[in-house]
Amino acid sequence: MKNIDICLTPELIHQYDLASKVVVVIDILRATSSITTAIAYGVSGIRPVDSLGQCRELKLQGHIGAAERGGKKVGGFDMGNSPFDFMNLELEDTKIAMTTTNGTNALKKSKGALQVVIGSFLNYSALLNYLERLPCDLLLHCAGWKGKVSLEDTLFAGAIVFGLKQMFEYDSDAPLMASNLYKTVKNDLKSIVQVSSHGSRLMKLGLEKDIDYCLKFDEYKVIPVLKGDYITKLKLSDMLF
Ligand code: 3SL
Repeated sequence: MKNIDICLTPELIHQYDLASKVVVVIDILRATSSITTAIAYGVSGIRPVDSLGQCRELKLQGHIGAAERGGKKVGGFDMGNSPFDFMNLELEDTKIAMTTTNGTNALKKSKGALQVVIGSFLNYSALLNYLERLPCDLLLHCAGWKGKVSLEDTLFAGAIVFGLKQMFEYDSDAPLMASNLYKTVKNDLKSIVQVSSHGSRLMKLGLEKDIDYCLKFDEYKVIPVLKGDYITKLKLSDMLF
């Protein structure tokens, strides 16, 4: 039977053999929610990078520059990491260079997997539909916050385990823990997410509307996929079944 596991923080990713697995990168607040939105709005490619310097360099080479640190847009770039920044039809067919505090790090550390796809509540059902048909093992890679565990990422990983029902087995406690957490709070995700560590950080920054948006289910049907250096929209020919 196929196996599913959750890597609760990028600091633990060395524990997993990525080469045989499809990895789902999860940064609900807000990188993977923003990436899903951008791809749904027709952005042709997002290049995740580690440093502000790399992002600046790519901006000079013609990319749109999106940079966030500590929840705030970094000065000198075109946008930060609010999903609302990416709801812009003028971004259609453009390339974006993106750097964020944690999400882009989790993406980088997922390289070497059989395939890396991007998950958020915004594309939950489309993603589930794809994952349940895969013939291989899955790893849900939570971006967390600076090496520590984030509640909202764990919650979404739990929603995936819950949604996949008995199709995958697990031999670590993370899937059991996360799916039980999700089952307990699924009727009111906001109450717990807004008091989480990063949820309350965003609330203090006046970004409650970002939290509300990032907790919406099934706004889009796209599945972003990391191919080489760029995140693009998963096409039929990319599907691994
Ligand atoms: O850490 C990240 O990658 C970001 O998603 C954090 S923030 O929500 O933009 O502050």
